[in-house]
Amino acid sequence: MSQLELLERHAANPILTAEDWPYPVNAVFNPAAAQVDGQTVLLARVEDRRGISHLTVARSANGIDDWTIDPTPLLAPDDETVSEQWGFEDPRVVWVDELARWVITCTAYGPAGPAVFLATTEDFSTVERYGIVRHPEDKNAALLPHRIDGRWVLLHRPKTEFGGARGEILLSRSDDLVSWSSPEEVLKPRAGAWWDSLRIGIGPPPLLTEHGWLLIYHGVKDTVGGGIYRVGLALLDIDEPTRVLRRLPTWALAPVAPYERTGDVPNVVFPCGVVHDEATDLVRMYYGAADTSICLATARLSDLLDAVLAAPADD
Ligand code: BMA
Repeated sequence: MSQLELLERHAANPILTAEDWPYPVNAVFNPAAAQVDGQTVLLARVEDRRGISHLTVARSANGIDDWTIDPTPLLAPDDETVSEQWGFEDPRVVWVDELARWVITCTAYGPAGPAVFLATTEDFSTVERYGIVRHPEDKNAALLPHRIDGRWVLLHRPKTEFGGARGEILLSRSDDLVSWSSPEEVLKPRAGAWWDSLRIGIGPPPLLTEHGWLLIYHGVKDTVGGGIYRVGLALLDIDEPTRVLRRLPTWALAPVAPYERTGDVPNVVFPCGVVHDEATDLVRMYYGAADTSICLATARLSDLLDAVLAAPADD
């Protein structure tokens, strides 16, 4: 298996496009993913024909085709609220036993910049808005599914706090999901010519494994032709997720297919959702391709772990 194929594209890609939507939209991409009552639920970022994004649910029995797409958004910007007037983008969802709810973290975009917005849902039919939990500029956030040492842990990408200026992954802790500690460093962009040298951010919420939290992240390289968004893997310590145990040097997925190379933003693969089936060990990673369509790539979790466990620790 070549490194480029650590994650294997599904033959049906792109699995969802703007043409599939029950109402007129420009693009559908960067979906969160969840397995709910035997169905795969995607919470897609939908960019309308003004350029403003909202989040809409699509459901499928096999997670590949035959999608039922809701006719209205689950979460759309409220025109009266300045901090979300330019839309909701790039959701991540995680099931939280303690709250008996799915927690949605997404970007609320307004004139002050991107902020981390939190909402919860029991069934992906209605949402409860918590509101902004991390102020601009901050994005690419996911909550870990349980408290660590009594506190919630949010992975995110602030740009204004100490240490966040380079576009790195940090984490903050909270007793109540309202007030948060100052961010602590998790993973930084590599320097120079590396594929993840400009900035990085989490992809889907990290997957809990016996070896650690498997972190799928996106890395951007700046080139004269614009940024290239690729996908990498790292492994974080279960009890102290600021400790990076391993970091794969090579990327696990890069934009090479025509639908990843060409679109509204070329050369982008951007995962926000992952589902792991314990019975088959199959990981399904859902990602946005070229900010235009929704795609699926798969791997065995054991293969991803073998690859990342063979990698050096981060330096
Ligand atoms: C990032 C985010 C993503 C987007 C990517 C590529 O900054 O805004 O939503 O997919 O850029 O355009």
